[in-house]
Amino acid sequence: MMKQISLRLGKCLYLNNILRHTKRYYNNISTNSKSRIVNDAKEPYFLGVHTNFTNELKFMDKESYDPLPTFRLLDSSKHELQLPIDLKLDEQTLVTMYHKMITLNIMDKILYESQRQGRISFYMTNTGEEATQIGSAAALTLEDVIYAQYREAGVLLWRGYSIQEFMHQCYGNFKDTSKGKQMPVHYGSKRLNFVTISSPLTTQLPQAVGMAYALKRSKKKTCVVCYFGEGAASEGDAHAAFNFAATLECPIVFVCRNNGYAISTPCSEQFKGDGIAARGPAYGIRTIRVDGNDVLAMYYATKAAREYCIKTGKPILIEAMTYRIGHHSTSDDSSAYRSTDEIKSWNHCTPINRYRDYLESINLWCEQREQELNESVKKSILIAFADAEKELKPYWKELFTDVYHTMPKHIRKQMCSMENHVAEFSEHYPLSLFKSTQ
Ligand SMILES: Cc1ncc(C[n+]2csc(CCOP(=O)(O)OP(=O)(O)O)c2C)c(N)n1
Ligand SMILES: [Mg+2]
Repeated sequence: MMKQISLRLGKCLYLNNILRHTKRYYNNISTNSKSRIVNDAKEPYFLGVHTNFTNELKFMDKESYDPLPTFRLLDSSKHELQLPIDLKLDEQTLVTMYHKMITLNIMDKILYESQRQGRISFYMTNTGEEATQIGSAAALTLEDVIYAQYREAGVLLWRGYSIQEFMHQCYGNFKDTSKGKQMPVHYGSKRLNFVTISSPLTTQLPQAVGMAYALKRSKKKTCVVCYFGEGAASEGDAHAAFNFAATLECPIVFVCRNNGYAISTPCSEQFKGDGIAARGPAYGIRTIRVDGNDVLAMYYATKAAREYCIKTGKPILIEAMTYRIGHHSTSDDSSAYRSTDEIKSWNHCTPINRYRDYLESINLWCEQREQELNESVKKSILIAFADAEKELKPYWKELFTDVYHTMPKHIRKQMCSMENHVAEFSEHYPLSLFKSTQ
């Protein structure tokens, strides 16, 4: 069955072309020469680029090629299922995927509201992108190493990060594994091989490629999966990452979430070519564009991508086409730059609705189960939320620890100043809300 899917994916991929040209190049080099002298009888090929000659004076642009197609299994409007005949995902997994999409959606609503009530400082929702996250995460193993941006809470949820852990992190209390040092939604988990999120865009891409190269050298049968937004792809670091991944041949799956916006900048102002996917073949990276609102398409594309990376040690680029239904973050009001009609049009065919229709069509879901799930998830999130809110903040000295392995002199000096300051003015600080020891 995977073979069939690989064949389908193969249609959109261009590696064969590169291999064909490479073969032709080497066939043309004299076999007895160590200095790569090209066979006199034929014209030499340009190094690095394999091309044919033409007397047509023509500049190439976006219209010279068909846009890359979008791989989809679940049809959006008619709810017709266009699944490969031998598609086999066990019922338990199919339902768990839905369960996680709903959990992510409800958690987003609760945490978004809690920021509005001033209970946490910041939040970013994943609304509209549940399928991209859960579908891709379900195709991976815990040994794969994840580098994410910030809008991938569903990936972490799938890997086993508990609701309680999400809540502790967003509250930055002493049970938060980053001890309150990070803004909310900047999760990280060593246990789940999920590298802690960095706020500056695109830092994770070159780092992820470095990790993939290390995995390859260690001969581990795993890969790196690196998530980023289409806006982040405009940073120079994205170029560095793609080029290193291609030339060093690193086992990494790049998952670009193309959700239409980088805060208020729409895609139309972010790039002019055929999206992010068009860049892949240009770097020599196998690429596929996927309907990111179709959880099954995301699952199968990621599964095939992962297998290819591990087998060949080479990178893959997935452009997941989706839509950011929520505001960029709690610091944003998207009504300032997009119409409510636009949001509405995405709101009635959400990835969750589309997947639910599919599950109902194969008798795995019904209205009663929907209600029960919603109630139980909401209840468990509210309990975890209340627990996190009650916990103390970390001991203030944690500000200075765990940054360097050995605390440098200047940091120690600052810590001593703060200690004296807090002792002298303790009545001005709500110290009872903080842990009193490490
Ligand atoms: C280097 C850098 N520049 C700018 C920002 C401010 N910033 C934060 S998120 C964001 C938009 C990113 O958009 P995209 O990558 O498409 O991700 P999305 O928010 O759509 O998921 C910007 C410009 C930043 N964090 N880092
Ligand atoms: Mg975006």
